[in-house]
Amino acid sequence: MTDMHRCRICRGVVAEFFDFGRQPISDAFLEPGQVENEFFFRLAVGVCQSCTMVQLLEEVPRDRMFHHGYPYRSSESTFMSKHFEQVARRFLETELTGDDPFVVEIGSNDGVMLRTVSEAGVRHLGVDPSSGAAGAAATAGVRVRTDFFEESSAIDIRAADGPAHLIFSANTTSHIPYIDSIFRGVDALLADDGVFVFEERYLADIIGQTAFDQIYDEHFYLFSIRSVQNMAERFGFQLVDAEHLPVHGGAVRYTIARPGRRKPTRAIDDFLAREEADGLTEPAAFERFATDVRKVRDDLMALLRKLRADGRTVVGYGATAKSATAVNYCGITEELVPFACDSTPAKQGKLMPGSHIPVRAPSAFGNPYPDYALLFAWNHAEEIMLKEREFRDSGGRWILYVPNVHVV
Ligand code: DWN
Ligand code: SAH
Ligand code: ZN
Repeated sequence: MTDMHRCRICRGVVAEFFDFGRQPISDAFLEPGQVENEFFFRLAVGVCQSCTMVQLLEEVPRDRMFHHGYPYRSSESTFMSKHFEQVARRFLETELTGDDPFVVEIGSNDGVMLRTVSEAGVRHLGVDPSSGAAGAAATAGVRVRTDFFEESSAIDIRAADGPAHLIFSANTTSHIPYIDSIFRGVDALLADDGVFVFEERYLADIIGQTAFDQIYDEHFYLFSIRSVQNMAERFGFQLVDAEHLPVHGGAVRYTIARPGRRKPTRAIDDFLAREEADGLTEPAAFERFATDVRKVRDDLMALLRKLRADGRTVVGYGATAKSATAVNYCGITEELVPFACDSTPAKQGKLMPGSHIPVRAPSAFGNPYPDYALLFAWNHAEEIMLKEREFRDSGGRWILYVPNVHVV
């Protein structure tokens, strides 16, 4: 370990447990010819010895990650679109039934959740600094503020629109190192009996499935029930519910309220008991994780090198943010994987960060089919394998590397 790192939340000592080395910005797809001044940082992860929050040791400045060119669009996945439509419908029947309810979403992206709220005629505001994504939301009829949510923007919103009965966020709170400011903002904006609900990838699933590629610049925190409970209490709130979700390889929906406003559910105790029994944030769990990650890397590289030696072709599928860590940590090059396909227009024709593997439209996949496809978007396996069933019907095979390297 190098210098002593302090927890971004409680200033406790953070014990490093894995160092992925020099890594690029995961969603910074490059124009060919623009590879000169690529930005890199040290991607290392540790656990706070006081509050148990798992976090990165180095922080990438937020406007290097989230800006007009941020390419991710939530609606590229039909499965995720349906998921967020269901989330919206559920809120319309639960938290948003009073007179003139108001909901704010932090990280609304292309409006994947709020468009259903907007169609229902319910007062809402999406907040997202990535103006390309925010523009797509506006086109879908969503009211958006192109901005970072933090204490100051929350105070503005409260002054203009009044209190929010629900503040929702998905796959965004974990992206915000300055989370103290988020909680102060929630405090300023949330109605007295309102709730702050957020969905985030679950540490237990990441560790349990050796999903090491969920660790990258944007994912500053990896939440567990224990660490979120500690965080909520530290900032004057209470964790009142937790629900496991089958999205992005395993996530949890956390519900936070002002203390004493909602009765905590049994689910929290059940989760806490399981985390305790499994020793989720004990050193042994992280040592096992580190060993497993190295094995996945070695097995994947051995497979890709063997396929190449045998004259087999391999193409990447889904130029995910996650794949930046998978590709650059393992050392996958254009020689082993000559290109990756992705349905996102803003990624096509660009180069993947770090490795500079080209990204092409999905139409390049079957033209002709490769022998193998390396599934970087493994969390969307069902959706993609169904869409691309002809590939397997014609003899192609998928390579997956979560929870271990296997071919299907
Ligand atoms: O947390 C985050 C999540 C929500 O999204 C962000 N930090 C960034 C991003 O992470 P990711 O890029 O790892 O997310 P996905 O959802 O795994 O990305 C899937 C990629 O695969 C997209 O680029 C779209 C593409 N795709 C495709 O080409 N064909 C996806 C589907 C479903 C398809 O059929
Ligand atoms: N909620 C969507 C998008 C997740 S991607 C989903 O679950 O699919 C993360 C999003 O968070 C990006 O659109 C990014 O621009 C946004 N973001 C990052 N920091 C933010 C902040 N401080 N306030 C609001 N949005 C933020
Ligand atoms: Zn801490």
